[in-house]
Amino acid sequence: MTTNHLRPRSFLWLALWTISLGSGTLWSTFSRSAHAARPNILFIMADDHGYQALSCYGSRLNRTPNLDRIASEGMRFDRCYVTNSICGPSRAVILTGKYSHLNGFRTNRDRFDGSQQTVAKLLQKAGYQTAMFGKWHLRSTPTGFDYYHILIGQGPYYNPTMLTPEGRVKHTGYTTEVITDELLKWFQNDRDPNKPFFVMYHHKAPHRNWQPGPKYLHHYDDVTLPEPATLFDDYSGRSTPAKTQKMMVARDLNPNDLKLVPQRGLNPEQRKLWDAAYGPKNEAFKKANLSGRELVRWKYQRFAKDYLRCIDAVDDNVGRVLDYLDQSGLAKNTVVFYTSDQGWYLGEHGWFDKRWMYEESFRTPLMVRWPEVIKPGSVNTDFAMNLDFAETFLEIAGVAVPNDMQGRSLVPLLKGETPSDWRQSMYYHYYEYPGPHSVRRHYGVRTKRYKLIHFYEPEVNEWEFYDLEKDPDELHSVYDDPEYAEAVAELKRELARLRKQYGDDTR
Ligand SMILES: [Ca+2]
Repeated sequence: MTTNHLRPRSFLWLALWTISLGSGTLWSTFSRSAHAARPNILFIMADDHGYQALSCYGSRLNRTPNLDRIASEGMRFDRCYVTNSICGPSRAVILTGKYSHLNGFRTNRDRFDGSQQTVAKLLQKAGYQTAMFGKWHLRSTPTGFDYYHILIGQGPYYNPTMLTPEGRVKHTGYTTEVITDELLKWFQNDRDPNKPFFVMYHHKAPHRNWQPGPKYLHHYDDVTLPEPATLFDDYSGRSTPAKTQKMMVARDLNPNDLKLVPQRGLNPEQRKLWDAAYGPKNEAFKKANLSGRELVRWKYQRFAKDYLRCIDAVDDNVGRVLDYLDQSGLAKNTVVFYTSDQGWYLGEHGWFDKRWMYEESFRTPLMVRWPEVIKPGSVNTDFAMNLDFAETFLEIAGVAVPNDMQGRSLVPLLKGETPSDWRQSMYYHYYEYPGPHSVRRHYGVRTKRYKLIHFYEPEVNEWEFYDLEKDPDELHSVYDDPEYAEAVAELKRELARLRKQYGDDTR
């Protein structure tokens, strides 16, 4: 029976094979169309862009019409989280699909081991043209990319020297625009039309010290931004680490952050524009002689406005790229991701910066557009993580996910089909202490309702527990409240299970 069924098909293949041998074109035609069917992947990542500053997430502060397009034409993830909320480590997780203790990049002081398996290498091997633009921040030279044009270290906001496979290139201009120019140049001149592409397009903005571009220096001049409800948090409901950090708007923003001193790295023409923008504002500030809460409020306005001005440039430049995809016809077969390397405190809890497992920095924005696969305007509330990105790229490309990657492809979620065994809890681990902003080392677990955090440095051994339903701002740890004893015990078991699952026995 089986043989009979197969026979006609076998004959057909034999006939095709014979014809293709004869002409030499049939197979190559088939092969080309198979390549064309594989989607391109454009992964856009900003640095320190909190979801609070995206209008598709309901921002009270700014509008991001170009970034919103990705959400309205695709899917917005409302519960996307990172494994280790800081720049370099987040990038290493995304490239490897592995937690920091396995990919070896725990803190910004580490150096990425580029000889290890990465998603870029796997896609390159599978026939993708791979390229990386903008902030790399992993110290070692990129591997797995056919081309790169990257900032050196953090890179400046103005006139960056960038690194390419052919050596260093000195640019004049605003970095957000320079990175985009280089990406568009590559699209126009160097993209191989016979291969799908995997491109990482990473902005430096809106990282500290928030230097706006020439076009954006006067945005928000005429508005007073609403303050976060927790700007004057006194940390009374929490353990020692929240009280001993050094990331307070009130105390830890320096004169350079606040643009009260001349900025480095500007050329004379740029400096002139800056002096015109900040000179009168700084004169008014000096005259006002503010103190106490009024001074904190002024610092909040100054830093938050500069931060938003940097995001305005990111929004405009992502818009340029989306327009190019439309005009070139690439948009219909390109999956576009927008995310940040982590979230951000835009004055919440009186802070700037990130690092904590508290929501503002643990959570990160994620929007994905995939024409004809994602239902436009859809919203996902499952637990997604940056640990899942590599696996997602691979599934989109039709490449098998290696067993040693630790996340899970988001493709089913993008199709609107959440698997019944999708994760119900997430594991987090932050390591950079001692370090900038003095946030203690901690690990923890979050479920839909609760969060358990263990701060574990030798001189600190403290636990926090939050009921996120009753206390979404995480102002009152109820770790010692007998009413929660059972829930705490349950989360401790879950934490132990996850640490075992991910093979994290550090500390
Ligand atoms: Ca960052």
